[in-house]
Amino acid sequence: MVTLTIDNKTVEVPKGTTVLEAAAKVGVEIPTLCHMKLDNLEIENKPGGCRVCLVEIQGRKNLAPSCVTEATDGMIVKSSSIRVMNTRRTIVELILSDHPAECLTCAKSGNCDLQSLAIKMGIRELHFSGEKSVHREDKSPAIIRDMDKCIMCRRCETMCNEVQTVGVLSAVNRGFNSVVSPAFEQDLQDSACTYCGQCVAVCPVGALTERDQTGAVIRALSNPDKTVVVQTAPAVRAALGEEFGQEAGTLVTGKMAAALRRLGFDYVFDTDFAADLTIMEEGTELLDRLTRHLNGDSTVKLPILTSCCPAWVKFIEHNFPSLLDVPSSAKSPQQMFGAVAKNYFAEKLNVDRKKLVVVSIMPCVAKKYERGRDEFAVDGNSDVDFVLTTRELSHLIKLANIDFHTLPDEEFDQPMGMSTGASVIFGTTGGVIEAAVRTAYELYTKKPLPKVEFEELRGMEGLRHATIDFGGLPLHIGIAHGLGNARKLLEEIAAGRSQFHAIEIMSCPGGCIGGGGQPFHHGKSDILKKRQQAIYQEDRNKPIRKSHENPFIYQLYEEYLGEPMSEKAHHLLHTKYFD
Ligand code: HC0
Ligand code: SF4
Repeated sequence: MVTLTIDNKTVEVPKGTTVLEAAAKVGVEIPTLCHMKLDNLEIENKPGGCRVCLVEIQGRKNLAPSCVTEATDGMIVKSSSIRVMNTRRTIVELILSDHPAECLTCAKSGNCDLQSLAIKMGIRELHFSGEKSVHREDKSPAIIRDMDKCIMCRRCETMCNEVQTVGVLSAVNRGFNSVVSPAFEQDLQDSACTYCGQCVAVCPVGALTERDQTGAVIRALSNPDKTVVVQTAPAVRAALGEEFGQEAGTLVTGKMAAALRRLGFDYVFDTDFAADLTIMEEGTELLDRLTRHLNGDSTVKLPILTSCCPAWVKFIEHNFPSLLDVPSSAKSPQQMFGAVAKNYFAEKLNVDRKKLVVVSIMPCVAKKYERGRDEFAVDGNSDVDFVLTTRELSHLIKLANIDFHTLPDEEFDQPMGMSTGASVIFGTTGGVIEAAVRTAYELYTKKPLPKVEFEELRGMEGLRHATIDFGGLPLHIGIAHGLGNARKLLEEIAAGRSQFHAIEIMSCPGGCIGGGGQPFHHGKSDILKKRQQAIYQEDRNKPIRKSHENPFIYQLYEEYLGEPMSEKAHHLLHTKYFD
């Protein structure tokens, strides 16, 4: 241990602790732009680049960046001297002098660390002017890279390279030309980017943002020729309230449905219904592969991998093309919803599919890309037309001047708003496979589950495994969230060493509750845990908690699809992967 003094406060910390961390321990918050510590992932970004965290250390001539300076015994630190204050202010002014002054219209306005710092420091004028960096804007289907706003903090690089192991982003060039970019400065859409959006989630400024589609949705809502249907993903209800100042983990399902109705959507439906449908298809596929395997069919691919996360699908397509017959062929719930809406529901309404607009509200940035994949369109008309993130929905509600807090709790419309507790847990890591197990167990053993909740599949560890007793058959299950963790399981499969029968993979740490389109949570694990608890609470609140007991799912198979994995179900609800 070492003992030091920071702003006259004595603190004892383990050897190796930085001055920045030691200061936080005694309540001294030293400002910084580049430093990022995500306690949910135990990673730290500390390039020491922004220099905003400079402090004065007695006996040293130069100011020291506290994020990369180790605390030593007897050190006397000042974080708020006049010298520190003037230098820090100059540094922030220099950063601002090479930053577009677009705060009023920037997508990150109100959530920007640089803006907050400038406000906190009372910066009213800039004393520097001159050369500015100029970069071409990169618009992918899901993410916009506006590198004129990049402050080279390198947080996105750490996220993309160390957590997700996608390795798309790195710093290139020098001086005013330096920028964080895919290789050869290609566009994101020409790279192996998965659109997981985790770089967007950690960007402190407006350099990386989701591609906003609120304008297109407003145009659809104001077009009298269109019938506009909305679906809401499981994880949105557990986080949307945060955008309106509510505690993390506040469930706002009813208010969300009410707000969407006020916004003018003709039908307010739930992606959860399609998650139940996914379980019917994916669960049947799991049992089919399992039975064939047990009967000695050596061609069958096990483990089966869940396939509902589009960033994860893109990851396997780019990185493990030899494994493309391993994931379930079931479409994601978002796309199953779109297919049912544009076929079954459009027929019911007697509306041409081109006049039916399907909007998704997702916690995810990659869903914007998924909706545009060619295989999810008929004659150029996509099954899902627009995707808004949780954050974009909150902007739309605020734009419409809807007082979210005083909204009544309303129900989803029927029939595509009918769902079970199994479907809502899709929103957290472990939930998709738990929902699948609830159904597959009963279909396989033909006995009711002794208990609905599978504690052994829950938690926040990045890699988990459990064995579930399927009436004498031990079913080995793996779970990974975060693409770096997924890579480890995929490497085992590729090497023929995987012992699992089924694996759930979600790209975002925490699963969809930690999606790139959710309210910014700054890697705080307590926020993710509260969202996760809210999801499990919603499951407990539901009268029906197994997908195969959803009455509308029964009706849909009886009336329209036949049975799970039927020809029609295959045509509408299954897909292919491409390398
Ligand atoms: Fe998810 Fe989904 S659970 S990916 O995490 O499967 O985005 O919330 O909507 O599609 O249902 C996200 C969340 C979904 C889909 C569902 C799945
Ligand atoms: Fe990397 Fe994900 Fe960002 Fe793409 S979206 S650059 S994969 S972190």
